[in-house]
Amino acid sequence: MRILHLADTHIGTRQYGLEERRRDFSQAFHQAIEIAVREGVDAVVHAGDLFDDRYPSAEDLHETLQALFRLQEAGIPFLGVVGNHEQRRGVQWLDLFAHLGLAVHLSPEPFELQGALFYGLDYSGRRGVELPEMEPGSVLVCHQMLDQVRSDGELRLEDLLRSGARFVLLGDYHEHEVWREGDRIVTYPGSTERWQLDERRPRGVSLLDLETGRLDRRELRTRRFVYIFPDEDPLETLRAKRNALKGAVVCVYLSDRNHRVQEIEERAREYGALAVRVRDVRERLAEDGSDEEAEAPPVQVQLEFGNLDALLSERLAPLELSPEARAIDQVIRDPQIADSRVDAEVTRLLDLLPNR
Ligand SMILES: [Mn+2]
Repeated sequence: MRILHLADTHIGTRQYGLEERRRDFSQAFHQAIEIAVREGVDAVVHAGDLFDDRYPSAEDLHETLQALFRLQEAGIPFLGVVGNHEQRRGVQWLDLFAHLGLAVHLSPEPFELQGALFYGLDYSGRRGVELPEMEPGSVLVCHQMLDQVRSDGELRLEDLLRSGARFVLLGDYHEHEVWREGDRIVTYPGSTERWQLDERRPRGVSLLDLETGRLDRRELRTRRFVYIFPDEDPLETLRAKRNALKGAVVCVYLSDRNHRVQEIEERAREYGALAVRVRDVRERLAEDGSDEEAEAPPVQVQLEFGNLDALLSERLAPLELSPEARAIDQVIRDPQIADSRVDAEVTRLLDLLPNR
């Protein structure tokens, strides 16, 4: 039995405010589905964050349904769990697809397919994860951060390796990772499109043989991202790479005070770049010499068309909202607060406000 494992497709991400980027995310999902059909896998397993948020547009839904119908025609079941981005308080999109016969929403109750047992856990927030009792040799699918990729991750690799699951198919972390112990495998497939600039490695999906434990990767053809690092002269490098810039997202890590952001952006656009992102890494470099992304608002702000939160805050400011309304807005848009925690968190914040 072979399955295709993917996660974090984030359909509906209108990155940098661009329709082209919205289509890119949808197309990456379609590519993954075509790979599943071509490879003749026995199931597609999606480990959450199918959608980028709880409110996919009609286009996003339409394109997603087309892919799911394509799988159905090919006789390949689509098994999934719900990620933090798309999680709703009531009915999940995945339930709707399940009702249409296009998907299976995995749960702590085992789902059997060709003799293999699949268990699933939706994203459970920061309150920790309760692993189900699982038959030995089964498959567990969940959307959660592992302690191996983030120190405050909610899932411990050790617990997973001691559970009944032989395969743990994860989503949430956007890079491909594999941990093996004996015949046990714990793995993230990574995102299918670059959701953040630091997702530099090629995007892809995993093909997993449940008998042999063999894991193969299939790369996806995604939009080109051209990175210009702090040790490179941005304008010279742009010129040298100009033939590769048409339609590309250009990301410049800027460390040289002599370059003006606007000049770099204009030049990249002259060469046909779709979008230009400039990361100011001067302060970060001064601190520890690393080239990790750093936020430096004075330069950054000019180019942050894509920063909807910043735009929203700007528009909200003159509205003179009550402290209560601001508290609610703050909680609802905080990506660190799981949907299931919103009620409690709003109550907590309201209790802290004076005059109540
Ligand atoms: Mn994600």
